[in-house]
Amino acid sequence: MINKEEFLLKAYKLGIIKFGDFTLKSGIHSPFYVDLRPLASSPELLRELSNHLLYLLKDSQYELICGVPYAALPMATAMSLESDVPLIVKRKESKGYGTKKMLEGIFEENQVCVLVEDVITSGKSLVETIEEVEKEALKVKDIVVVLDRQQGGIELLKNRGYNVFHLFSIGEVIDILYKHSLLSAEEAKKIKEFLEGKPMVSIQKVTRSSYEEKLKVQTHPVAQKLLQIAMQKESNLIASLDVTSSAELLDLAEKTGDQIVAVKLHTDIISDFSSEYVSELKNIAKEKNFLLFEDRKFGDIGNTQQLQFEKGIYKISEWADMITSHVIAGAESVKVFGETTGVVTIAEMSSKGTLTDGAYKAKAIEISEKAGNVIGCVAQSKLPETLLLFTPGVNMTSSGDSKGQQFNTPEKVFKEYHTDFIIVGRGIYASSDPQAEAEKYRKAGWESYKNNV
Ligand code: 5IU
Repeated sequence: MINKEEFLLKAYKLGIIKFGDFTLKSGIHSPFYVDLRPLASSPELLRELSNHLLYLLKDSQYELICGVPYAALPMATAMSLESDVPLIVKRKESKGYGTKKMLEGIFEENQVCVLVEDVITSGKSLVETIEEVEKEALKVKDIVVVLDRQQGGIELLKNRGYNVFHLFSIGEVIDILYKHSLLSAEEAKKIKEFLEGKPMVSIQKVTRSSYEEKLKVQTHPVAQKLLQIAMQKESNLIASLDVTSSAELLDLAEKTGDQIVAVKLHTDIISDFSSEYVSELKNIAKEKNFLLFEDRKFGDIGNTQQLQFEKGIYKISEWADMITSHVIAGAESVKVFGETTGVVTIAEMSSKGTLTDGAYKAKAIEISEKAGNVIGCVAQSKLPETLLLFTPGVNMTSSGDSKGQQFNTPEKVFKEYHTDFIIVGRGIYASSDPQAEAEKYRKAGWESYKNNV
């Protein structure tokens, strides 16, 4: 392997960096322009480069290599050939037919994938690629880049917890070229000044968006209402009142109403359901300012779901602010709930052995993002920021039950999943003092949110 400096000098001859006055995509003028694509025209240099990049990763453990399209694809391929580590290929856009996969290749859930990028500027395209790769349930820990333009990208990714290795920084490149008289002192100075004077691309959020920020991007009135209540009450708690008599439910709604943003219901378990019960519940919801969230988990073809939603004895469409629905029947089936009820789709379940694996979750997210009436998903891991995340399976004193439920603490779900709303059932209604317990969960949920925002 030739050393870094020699490599750079040879690569320079291919025209990978040019000096002058260039207008970048962003509209700003830059005294240099970098394009590493010509490296693929030299098999010798591409191989050298891949060995340098592999060397940077010598202490890393990974099972797959993935290049950020398109410039890094040949680099990632060369690394794969040199290291015998399998390659996966990320598409720039989904095929729109067939499997609509964004990642091509053979891989399994939880495999660790290293990402390869040619030039890092703000880090935005890497963040997008990381999201795609993580959506497929792969793990990303290490990222290797050839050139850092020193504009905040590395900091952004490090802040998000990734290790970023880079072969060169632009400053280093300038020094080497100057040393070999490929740049005049004046040019080198001009570029250095440009690098120093240029405002860093602002370092993006380390963690998650706040409710205030989410309110600005959420367009569905129910999502907006939910976020407003959360901010007013300093609560992200949804009480799942899974009791079987209307009196018990109304009593719990009254007792926990001040602490919560919504009551989650399974109306079909109420043995004495009546329209009076519904109007009493609506009154409490109005008085205490919380939403009614029917956890019906629709899971049929559109026509049947519509009947279940509007007809029968429950007439859910008449009183529920929000409902849950599976997306198992495809995108069309979700449309039947109309525009005014907030739909929360089931992307991932909390129970042991659930069939909602990474691939299922990715498809559920895709449907949810495209549907105008879906405000978020139920899931046990991160979602794209455009969807609100609802996480059940939260309990501060138990780790599960004998029927497959698996519990996490509020702290964990806010920190690791960036959840927006926790859903707590038995933790509240099965306690001897539901009101005090709801306050404990409200406080724990709010503090965990605050710590991660
Ligand atoms: N619920 C889950 N897990 C899921 C989904 C829904 O627990 O994946 I989708 C519901 C079931 C119950 C409530 O109504 O959330 C959780 O109640 P407990 O906190 O009592 O387990």
